[in-house]
Amino acid sequence: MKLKTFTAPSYTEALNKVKETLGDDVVIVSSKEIKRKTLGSKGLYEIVVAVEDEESVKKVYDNRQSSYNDKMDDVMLKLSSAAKEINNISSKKELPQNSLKPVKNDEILQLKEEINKIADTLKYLQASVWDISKKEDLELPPEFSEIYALAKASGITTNYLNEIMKLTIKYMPLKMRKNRSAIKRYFYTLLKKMIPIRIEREIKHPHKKIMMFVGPTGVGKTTTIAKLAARYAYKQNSRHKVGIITLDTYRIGAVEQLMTYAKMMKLPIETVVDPSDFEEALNALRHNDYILIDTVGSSQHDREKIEKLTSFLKVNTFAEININLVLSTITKYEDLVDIYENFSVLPIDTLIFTKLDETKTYGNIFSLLLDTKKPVSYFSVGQEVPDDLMQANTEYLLKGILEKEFN
Ligand SMILES: Nc1nc2c(ncn2[C@@H]2O[C@H](COP(=O)(O)OP(=O)(O)OP(=O)(O)O)[C@@H](O)[C@H]2O)c(=O)[nH]1
Ligand SMILES: [Mg+2]
Repeated sequence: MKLKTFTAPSYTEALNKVKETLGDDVVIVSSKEIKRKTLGSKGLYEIVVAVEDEESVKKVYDNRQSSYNDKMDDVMLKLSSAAKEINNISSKKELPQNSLKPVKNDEILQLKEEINKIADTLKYLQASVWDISKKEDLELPPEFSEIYALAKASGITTNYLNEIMKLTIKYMPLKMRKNRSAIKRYFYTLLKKMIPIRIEREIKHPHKKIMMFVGPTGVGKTTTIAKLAARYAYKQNSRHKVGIITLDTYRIGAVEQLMTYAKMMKLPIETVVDPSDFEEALNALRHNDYILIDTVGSSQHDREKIEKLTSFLKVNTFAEININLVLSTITKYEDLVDIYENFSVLPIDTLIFTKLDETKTYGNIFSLLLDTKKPVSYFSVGQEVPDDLMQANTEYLLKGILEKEFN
C-alpha cells in the first residue's frame, strides 16, 4: 500500500492534482486545511490518499494520530468501504434516475446491510460529531454543489448538512463522484437511514392503545384524530373499536367539532373537564381497542396549560397513555425546537407532522427528527377527513428535500 500527500491552495485544486496523478482509483485517507486563506496569502490544503486494498487502508487508520476517537475511525472506514461498494455497483449497473426501487442482488443487499451499520453508528455518534464540525469550514467540491444547494434550500440545518457533506466528500471514491445519480443515491440512502420512523402496528385483541394528541393551537390535532379514528375503525385490515375523549372543553366550538366527526363515524365520545372525569371516561370506553384523546391547543410558552395536562397523566389507566406531539410543517425549525422543548414536560413518545401539503421544504422536519431522535408516525397532507393522512415514510420526506429540481 502507498500513501501519497497532495497539497494545493484549495481542496478542489488538491483533488484535481490527485486525479491527474493517480486517476480515480484511490481512497482519500484524510483531507485537511493546513493553512487558512487570508487577504494577503493563499491557503494550503492537504489530501492524503491510499492506493491499495481495504486492509492496508485500515492499517493506516489504526496507526495514524487523529483528532477523532477510535469509534469515529471505525465509522469512517465503514463509510469508505460502503462507498467503494456503491462505486463498484454503480459502474456496473446504471439505475434509472430517481428510482428508489431496490435492485435485488447480493451486492446490493450486502451494501444495504453495510450502510445500515454505518447509519446506526452515525446516529449514535451524532452529538459528538456535530461539535467537531462546527469548528471547521466546509469546502465544497463542485460535483456536490447541486445536492448541497437542494438540501440547504429545503431547510436542513447547516450543522447536519455540513457534517453529512464532510463525511461524504472525504470517503466517497472519486469514480463515484462523476456520477450525478450515484451521488444522489448515496445521499438518499444515508439520510433515509438517519430518519426514525414509528411503523404502524395494528392492535390485536386484547391489547389496547390509548393515544393522547398534544401540540400548539391550530396545527391539526382534532382533524388528525378524526382521520385516525376513521383509519382504525374502518380502513385497516381488520376493523377496530375506537372511542374518543376530548379534554378541549375550553375553546368555543371545539367539542362540537369532534362530536360531529364522532357522530358521522358512529363512534362513542366522552367530554372531560378534570382528571377525575378523565378516569371515568377511560373506564367507560375501556371496551375499545383504541382510545384517542384530544387536548386543548396551547402556545409552547403557556406552561400552565401544558402542565395541566400532566395532571391527567397521573390517573390510573388500563394501558399506558401514548403521547403524540402534533406539529405543523409550516412552522420554522427554530420554533419547532422551542415547541418540542416546552412540550417535553410531557413524556412525548411520537411526532406527527401536519400540513405537508402547504410546503415542499421539509428540511425542518428532518433536522428536528435528528435533534430529538423521536420517531415520526403519520403525515397529514391536507384537510380532507379521513383521506389526507398517510403513514410517515422517508421517501416522501426526502423527495421534498432532494428532488425538487432533479427531474
Ligand atoms: N392544509 C392542511 N390543513 C390542515 C391539515 N390538518 C389540519 N388542517 C386544517 O387546519 C385547521 C385547524 O385544524 P384543527 O384540527 O382544528 O387544529 P387543532 O390543532 O385541533 O386546533 P386547536 O384545537 O384550536 O388547537 C383546520 O382548518 C384544518 O382543516 C393539513 O394536513 N393540511
Ligand atoms: Mg382542536
